[in-house]
Amino acid sequence: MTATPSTEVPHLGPRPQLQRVARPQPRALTNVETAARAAYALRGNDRGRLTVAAPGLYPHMWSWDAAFIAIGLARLSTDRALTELETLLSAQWRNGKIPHIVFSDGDASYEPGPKRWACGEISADAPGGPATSGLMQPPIHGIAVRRVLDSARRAGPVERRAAADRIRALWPRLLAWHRYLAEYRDPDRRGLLTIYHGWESGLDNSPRWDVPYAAVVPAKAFVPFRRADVHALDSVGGAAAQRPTDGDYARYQWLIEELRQARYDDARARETLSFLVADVFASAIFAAAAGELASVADELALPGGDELIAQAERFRRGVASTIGDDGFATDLDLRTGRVLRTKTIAGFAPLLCGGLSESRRRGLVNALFSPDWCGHPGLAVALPPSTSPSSPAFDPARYWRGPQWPPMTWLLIWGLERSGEPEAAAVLRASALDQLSDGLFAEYYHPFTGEPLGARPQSWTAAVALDLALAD
Ligand code: 2M8
Repeated sequence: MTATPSTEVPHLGPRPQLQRVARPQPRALTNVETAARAAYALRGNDRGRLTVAAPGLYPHMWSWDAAFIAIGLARLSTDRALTELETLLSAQWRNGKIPHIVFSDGDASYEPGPKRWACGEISADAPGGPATSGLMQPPIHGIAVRRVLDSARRAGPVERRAAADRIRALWPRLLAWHRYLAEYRDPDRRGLLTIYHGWESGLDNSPRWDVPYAAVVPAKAFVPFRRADVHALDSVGGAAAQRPTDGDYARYQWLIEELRQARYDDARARETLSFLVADVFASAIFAAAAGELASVADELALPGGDELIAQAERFRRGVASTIGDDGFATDLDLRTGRVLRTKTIAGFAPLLCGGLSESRRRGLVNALFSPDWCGHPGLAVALPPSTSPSSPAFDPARYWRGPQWPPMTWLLIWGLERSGEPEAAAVLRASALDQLSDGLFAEYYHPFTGEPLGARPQSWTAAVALDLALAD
């Protein structure tokens, strides 16, 4: 199926108005205090060679969380940051896939657990150990590797040499991961990654996926597993209103069943799954990560640099090809060919991977600070909600359907800094630090009340707090 990408240049306003429009909030902690608390929170979630995503709700390692955690840890210890990446990559599948969950021993509370996935029993590509899930998550790892190497260089020659040696040892796995994505997840070479489940996008129940999920119909005889997630949040209250609905969960679980039936084989999954989507946000992350790894290859004289540059260009073009008349990037339902235009944070994908003309980029930055997004008068802190408050699908408290997510803010800041928008990046960074100065490191925040929501302390929130608070 092909989409008809628009080539229209969106209406471009003047230079973005970057003043912080939300209500001023008293700062609870200074940056140094925020960083100290974040370090303490990460330490509490550290299980030795991996950091659990959050105690209680997520007692294991998640793929893109681990990369964000490495970015934060690099501010404290590049040695420990590299250990995090090494643990994740030690669970890589034989076909190059980095699994979305690496299960830590001794906690059976999370569902779906290793028994449900049964990857080792079902697929010859799964590693002998540790136990993993059978999905992937957005490939932000190359960005983490670049950041760790930069931190090591700042720390001095001994640390840089040690980091370079360990990155060299990881290199074949990093290249295999990128090859897996380029070959198996973009076989038609559109420059867009295919995902098999909303969980692969990391923005699990985002309204981006409402249309494709409507076509996922669990078989009548299917018995869904227990909702461990809602009970894990009992201690902080309000869990049911903050998590995906039972209807969402039945579909998530059924898709895992479909994947098991496809034996986690990419070609079979492509043919048989009832959910198949080209994810523009993950594609932009892939383009950016490929560019970052290419620069590491160059610096450390490692192989594969040209291949990585080609990946970055192909996916940057792929992302650009989805941009609609309004200047936002769009996802594509590969089962129907339908372009998915819901107003979510994923529409800003081109700000992560670059490649926009200055006028298009300026248009997107204007949109980011407009009343539909950070400029909305009701926001407690002027940061992008996961879904625009002007969208009918917006729900301020429910998971990826409205709340603000600090790692997504971090990604936008990172992208803006690199794409010639340092002022916009600085404004977002100041707001992000306001939000994070509560020292709680919640999984997500209510955009209007500023209330912390979901799990806490959530490791990737603490990690991005650490990185932003200690940025030069
Ligand atoms: C959330 O996803 C998991 C499933 O992968 C869940 O809800 O159980 C998402 O926010 C995802 O992006 C994140 O990586 C994970 C752990 O923080 O939690």
